[in-house]
Amino acid sequence: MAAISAVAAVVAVGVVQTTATAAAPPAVPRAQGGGSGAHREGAPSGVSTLSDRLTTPWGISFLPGRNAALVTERDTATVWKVALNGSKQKVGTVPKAVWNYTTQDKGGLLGVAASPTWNGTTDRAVFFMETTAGDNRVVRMNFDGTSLSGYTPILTGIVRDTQHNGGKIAFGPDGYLYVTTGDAQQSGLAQDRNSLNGKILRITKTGAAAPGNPFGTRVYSYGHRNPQGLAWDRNGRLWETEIGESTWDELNLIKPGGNYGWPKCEGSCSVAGMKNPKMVWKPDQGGVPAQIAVVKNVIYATTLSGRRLWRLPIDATGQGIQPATAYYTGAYGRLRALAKVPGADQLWLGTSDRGAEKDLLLKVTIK
Ligand SMILES: [Ca+2]
Repeated sequence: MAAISAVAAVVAVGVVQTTATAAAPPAVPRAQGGGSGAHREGAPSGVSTLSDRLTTPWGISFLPGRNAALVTERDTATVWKVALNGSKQKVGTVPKAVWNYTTQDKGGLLGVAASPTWNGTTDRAVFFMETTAGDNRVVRMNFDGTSLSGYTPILTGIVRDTQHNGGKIAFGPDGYLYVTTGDAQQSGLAQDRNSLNGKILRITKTGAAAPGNPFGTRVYSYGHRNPQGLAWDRNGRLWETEIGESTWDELNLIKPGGNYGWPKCEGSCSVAGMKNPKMVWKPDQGGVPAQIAVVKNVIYATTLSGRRLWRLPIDATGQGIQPATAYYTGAYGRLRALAKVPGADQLWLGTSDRGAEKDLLLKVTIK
């Protein structure tokens, strides 16, 4: 648990383009009081190594009522239980997950989400998204607090590929499971509302379409390329990060039934019926966002090739983003897994792709 210098690097914000600074932007009101208030709330004040000897941690899900989280490893299909003090124990593996280094396959064991009412006894349900040899799928397993059992697929047949597998899963404030799926390098699937790919899905614990979905199917929003991050703000709004093709990566505010443009639009465009992102990144200028988490109504976003953590304050309208600030640029390599610690103004943050047993879980304190 070696302490590491608090803020390794803060870079200029000019590399991030927000809708407030884009050409011909929509008017984005400043925060009342000259902007000196809410947007300064919440900033990283310290970072330390919580746990080490991990291999590409992909997902983090805290267990209700326990001072611990489940952490998935993409390449090994291993699931760890990690306590708040960083001690970890292997609780099992998820069957059928495939990750092939020789083909640079980006699938494998991806997201994890514990049932919001998980207690280890009457409710033992934990959920995973994985890439198998034949598909991407969401599965349920039982977790009694010590070990995993009872592998049960609940949603299969999501097209898989060597790239663009999506993989984030999270329970919303409404108790339903949200699932991001990539376009599997078949961009037309993203605009096909009958396809499970290129979507945010909203499903029940049995994999069925959740009640109230906009099209009466599992689809919640569409027109996504490779969505990686989901988080809700304190007003219950859903935000999403998405990796674009070559020009723009995106932060989107998700509305049910929304069409987020891909493949017609990458970044912002003017196509009737398609929603523009609230912020975009150039992939080679701090972009390629992975996961997001919200602390004090500030969105934090990890980046892969960007190798930094972005602080993205939600503005006073609740619909836009104030100027962004980067932390830890280059200090830890690629950053992927991210979760807020329940009941604390802290983040857990995972490094990625450093090699077998070389990745870290970091703890970031937000002041
Ligand atoms: Ca888009």
